[in-house]
Amino acid sequence: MAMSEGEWNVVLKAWAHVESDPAGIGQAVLLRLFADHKETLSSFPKFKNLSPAELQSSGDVRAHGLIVVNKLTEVFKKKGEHANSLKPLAESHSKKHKIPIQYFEMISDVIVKVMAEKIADFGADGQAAVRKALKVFTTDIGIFYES
Ligand code: CUS
Repeated sequence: MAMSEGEWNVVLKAWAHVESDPAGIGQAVLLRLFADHKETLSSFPKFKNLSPAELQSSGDVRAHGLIVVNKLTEVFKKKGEHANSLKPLAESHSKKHKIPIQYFEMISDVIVKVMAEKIADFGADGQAAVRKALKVFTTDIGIFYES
């Protein structure tokens, strides 16, 4: 399931749109995740007691969205050579934050949905490449979850 150089380049081209508004897109992704998969909220002590309106206006949600996007930017730019970045991330998320690996699958779906809404020229090949990159990312994080 490895990604080709060409596929990584398609991902990075689409991702450049995300990088042009990382906090805005990160915020939109988290708000959509919390709306569509309410159970994910309970993993975030800072957010779990906020109402939908409070989530919308929360600077903390926006700040966390930015962290998520920036992390993915860093990982995608490694074009698959990301093991050293993922290991500490996987360990903190499995042991400390107790984020189920399924939440990474959910946020991956949400990221593609939000990108499709926000990016005008995000066609089928772009969507397929980003989906595959997020799958590689989630699978590789999952390997460290189990070890
Ligand atoms: O924060 C952090 O760090 C992470 C990021 C990634 C790795 C990119 N996170 Cu947060 C994760 C997650 C969330 O937020 C939500 C859901 C799922 C996952």
